[in-house]
Parts: sequence; C-alpha cells; structure tokens
Amino acid sequence: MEKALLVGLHLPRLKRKELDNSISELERLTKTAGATPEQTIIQKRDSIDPAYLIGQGKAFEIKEIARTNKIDTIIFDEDLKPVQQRNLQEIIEKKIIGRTRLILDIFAQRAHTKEGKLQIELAQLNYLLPRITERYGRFEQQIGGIGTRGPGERKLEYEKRGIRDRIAHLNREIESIRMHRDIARSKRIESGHPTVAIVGYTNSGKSTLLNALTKSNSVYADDKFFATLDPTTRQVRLPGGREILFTDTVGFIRKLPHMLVAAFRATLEEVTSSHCILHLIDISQPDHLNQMQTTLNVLKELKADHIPIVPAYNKADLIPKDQRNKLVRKGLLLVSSRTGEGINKLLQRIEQIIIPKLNLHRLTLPYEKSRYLAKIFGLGLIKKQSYTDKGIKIQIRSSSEQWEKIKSLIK
Ligand SMILES: Nc1nc2c(ncn2[C@@H]2O[C@H](COP(=O)(O)OP(=O)(O)OP(=O)(O)O)[C@@H](O)[C@H]2O)c(=O)[nH]1
Ligand SMILES: [Mg+2]
Repeated sequence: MEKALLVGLHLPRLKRKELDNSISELERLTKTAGATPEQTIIQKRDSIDPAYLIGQGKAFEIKEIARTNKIDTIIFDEDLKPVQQRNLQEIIEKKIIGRTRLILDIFAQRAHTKEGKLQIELAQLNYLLPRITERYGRFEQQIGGIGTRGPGERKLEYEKRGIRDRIAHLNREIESIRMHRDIARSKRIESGHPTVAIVGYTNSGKSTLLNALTKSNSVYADDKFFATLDPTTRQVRLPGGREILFTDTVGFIRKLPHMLVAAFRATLEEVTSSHCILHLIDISQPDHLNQMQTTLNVLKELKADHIPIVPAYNKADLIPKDQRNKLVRKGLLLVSSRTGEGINKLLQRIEQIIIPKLNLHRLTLPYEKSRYLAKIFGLGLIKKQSYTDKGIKIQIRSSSEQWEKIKSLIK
C-alpha cells in the first residue's frame, strides 16, 4: 500500500481545533483514495510561503523524514499552486499531492454514470492544464532540466492544445446531457410534484435518509466520503397525502475545489431548481457547525440561497439523551435516518413550507370517475371529502399547475 505523509499548515487565523478536524478529514480522504497515512507534520507559519507553501527549510526536513520512513507520497492539506508543487517536487523528489488533487482522485474512482465520468474528467483536465504550462516538464510528476527544453516545449504545446480540445468536447457533451436532464426535470415539474433537494456535508446520511423516507434500501449509502456522486430522485408521500419528490445528490466538504462545483453544475441544478432544500447535518460530529457553514457557503456559491431551507439534525441516535433534550428545547429538528425517529416531524415541516403555495379548490368527482381518486390525492392535499348524490365532493389544496391537471382528469 502507498505510504503517505500528511502535511498541515497552521496559520494564525486558524483555530487549532479546526486544523485538527481538517487533518483528520485529510486522513480519511487519504484512506479513501487508497493510501495509508503514516505520519502527520504540522507547520506553524505567519503566512503562506508563495514559493514553497510551508517554507523551503521545512521542505528539506520533509525530504529527510520521507526518506528515512520510506514514504511514497506527500499529501498537503491545502491546494497547491502549480509553482509550489513544482518547487516542492524538486526538493522532496517524491509524489506531491494537494487536497484538491486528492478529492479529484476520489471522485474519479466513484464516478459510475456517463455524466459523472465526463464531469470529473473535465474537472481533472482543468486542474492539469495550468500545471503543464509551466516551463519545466510535463505534468508535475516529472522533474525538469536537461532535455525538457527545445522540441520538448513544442511537444508540450501540442499536448496543451489536445487537452483544450478535449475540454471543449467535454463541455459540449455535458451540455447535451444537461438538456436531456432539463427535459426530464420539466416533465417532473409538469407532474406537479414539488421537489425537495437533500443537501449536506459528505457522510451526513443523505442517502440513508432517502432510503428511510421511501422505506427501501435502493439508494447506495456507505460510511465513506463521497459515496454518492450522481443524483437519485424518489417519490415520497407526505403525512397529508401529497406526493413530493426528494433528490439526493453529491455531498460537500470543506475546501471543496471550485472546479468541481463548476464541473458538477449540471448535477447540482437539481438543487437550484428545487422548491425546498432539506439541509441534513450530522449532529454526532463535534465539528458539525463548520460542516453546516461549508454547506451554506456552497449553496450561496450555487446561487441557491433564496430557496427555503429546512435544517434537520441527523444521527440523533448517536448523541446522549441530555444533550438531545437540550437541542430539542432549542427548537432543533432531530432525526435519525437509522431508527426513523423524527422523520414524520421532518415531513410535516416540509409540508408547512410547501403548502402555503397551494390554493384551495372544490370539485365534485362523479362516481363513474372514482378511479381517478387516488391520482387526485397525489396532486394535492385533501382538506375535506364527502359522498353526495352527484359524486364525491372534495376540497383540495393544490398548485395552479396541479389544479389544471386535476381539471383535465375529470373533464
Ligand atoms: N447511527 C446513525 N448512522 C447513520 C444515520 N444516518 C446515516 N448513518 C450512517 O452514516 C454513513 C453515511 O451515510 P450516507 O447515507 O451514505 O451519507 P451521505 O450523506 O449520503 O454521504 P455521501 O453520499 O458520501 O456524501 C452510513 O454508514 C450510514 O449508515 C443515523 O441516523 N444514525
Ligand atoms: Mg450519499
């Protein structure tokens, strides 16, 4: 197994605790990517060294440690600028990886659908491009010097052009998939079912919640980062009888590479086009406030911060009873996707957000059309229902599109 040395940077503005959380996350990411984190080094500095990130002296120290401990790869908890990466490489003479690169690597392993694969390839190429425009060598893995100048430079130009062409091609393909997705989405909107996007930090339990909501096991959930990359949508019935759609999608993480957010734009449009956002927070994480803030920041970046948000605190089964009561008194909505606790309450809250947008309509369904009753129930919230001589009298709350649907059914 590849042996990795992790390197963190402690800047004055960063609280020690935040740094520790970030490092333990980096450890998990490293394992997820398939390497063993052997050792961690923290470097305290007043500011980032533009040339060597952690400073030239520290780079030599890392070289020594890596040599004596037979380390294969050095992983930095920061995003490395191309120049920093090259400089560090020259001193340490080992594989050097930044946090962004590590996350991209994990995404590449996880991508299964065509769209997911294209999106991750796009993000990777955008990441590589500025790194091969450097004077030295092809990708950052090669150390420059004699033999890389002259025709080598020209070769580099060809390579860059090839990559740019590929990026353009990927953008076109993703755009066409996006159009298909738009069609599927507008069909969903036509169905009149409101949509709720489940968002949150990676591993907060989004997929498990979707399974709990649908009382099934059909969505892949696992105790690892980025178990989900591609969105899944499922229909769920609210306590009042109304059918709505829940979409589960990729999780967020601190220092999430911007290019990844950009590349996953088509997927994340499932979030930006939803009626309501269910923000799932893993309350068992000591660091959940930071995780929450990270998610809110990404939502802002996606321009989705105008959509109503329902925060729900998941994994309530993992925290002690007294802490739990305290949180409930504060008015937090505690749920457990594992035990089912709080799920009904959660659905009621979502109902409260969605319903005010609905108008009350009255209709009489003739008995010969009673087969449509179930369908009508799915298109709104039944307020009242009584059996008369002329048919079933119904009072229903529904959106204008849904009301049009109902009218066309009983015409
Ligand atoms: N104890 C407990 N574990 C939970 C709960 N919800 C989810 N989990 C566990 O948390 C882990 C992550 O769950 P997922 O549903 O895969 O999380 P996710 O948010 O979809 O994660 P990504 O797709 O990786 O971003 C799994 O091992 C789940 O079994 C819960 O309410 N209680
Ligand atoms: Mg998931």
